[in-house]
Amino acid sequence: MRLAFITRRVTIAFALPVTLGAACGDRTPMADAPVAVVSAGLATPESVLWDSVRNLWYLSNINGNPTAKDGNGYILRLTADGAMMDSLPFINGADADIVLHAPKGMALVGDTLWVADIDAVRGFNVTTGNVVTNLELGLQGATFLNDVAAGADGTLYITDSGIAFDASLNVTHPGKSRVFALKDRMAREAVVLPAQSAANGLAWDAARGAWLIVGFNSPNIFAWTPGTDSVTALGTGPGGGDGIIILADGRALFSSWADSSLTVFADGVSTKLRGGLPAPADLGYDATRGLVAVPLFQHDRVEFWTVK
Ligand SMILES: [Ca+2]
Ligand SMILES: [Ca+2]
Repeated sequence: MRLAFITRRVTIAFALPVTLGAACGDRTPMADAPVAVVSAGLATPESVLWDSVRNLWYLSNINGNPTAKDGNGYILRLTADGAMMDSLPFINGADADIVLHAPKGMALVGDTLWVADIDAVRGFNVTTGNVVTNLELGLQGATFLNDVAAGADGTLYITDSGIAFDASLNVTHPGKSRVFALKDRMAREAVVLPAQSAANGLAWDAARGAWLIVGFNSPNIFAWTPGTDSVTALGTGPGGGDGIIILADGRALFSSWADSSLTVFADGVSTKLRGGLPAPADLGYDATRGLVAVPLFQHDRVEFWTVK
């Protein structure tokens, strides 16, 4: 795999006038057009997270090579309707007091926003944007921390894809495909996935009592129950898995780079819901509105789709 990236200094000149809220038709799996699009001020967007308490979205921007410690990653806030909230990034690796290189998955626990950043997990105060803590996992061999999700007890689960990009942006696999569990600011390896599967998105499936995990380099949808030491393959999809969420009706929805799709997984079967979404990365989800945010990693764009 070879990726093309755009690196540049970031200025947010304006927010697109967008409107959300129009319901999609009855029984239609997805609407025919996104209900909102953000395409200004983004640079290699990787992940979107919905904050139901503050009624806004967070959007992580890698800004360059996904494994380069270049100090220029940033996190934006978007209003519920998908308009830019800030004239400057809410959290900006270019600021002297912030370390942020290539932010990817995010999770909220209380008033802390947790962010995966290559081989570190960083916490920021969600009101001020100030640093809470920086937890380094490099000594444990982390190479590509990717998605972050919080368990019911506040434990953070973080995938490590185990990959790296060389200067020509070719992918190598120097690390393990696995999940870390982080509690009381101590990280431990929770489970290892098949070699080179490149664990990416994870989401808690409450009905199953397990985490569902997709791999960037695997067609499998994996399940893992905390306390056990292996994963189970539940079924297959197109591969190139990145983000995964559990919809309000219990089905899993994941993004695939292999066929540029959003694909739903239920009863052991994968079904393509929508194509035409190139390089779709980590999904955000507002269950109340049935709204899915899809960052198009190589196109500096986020599209908001209604899924019912
Ligand atoms: Ca960067
Ligand atoms: Ca991801």
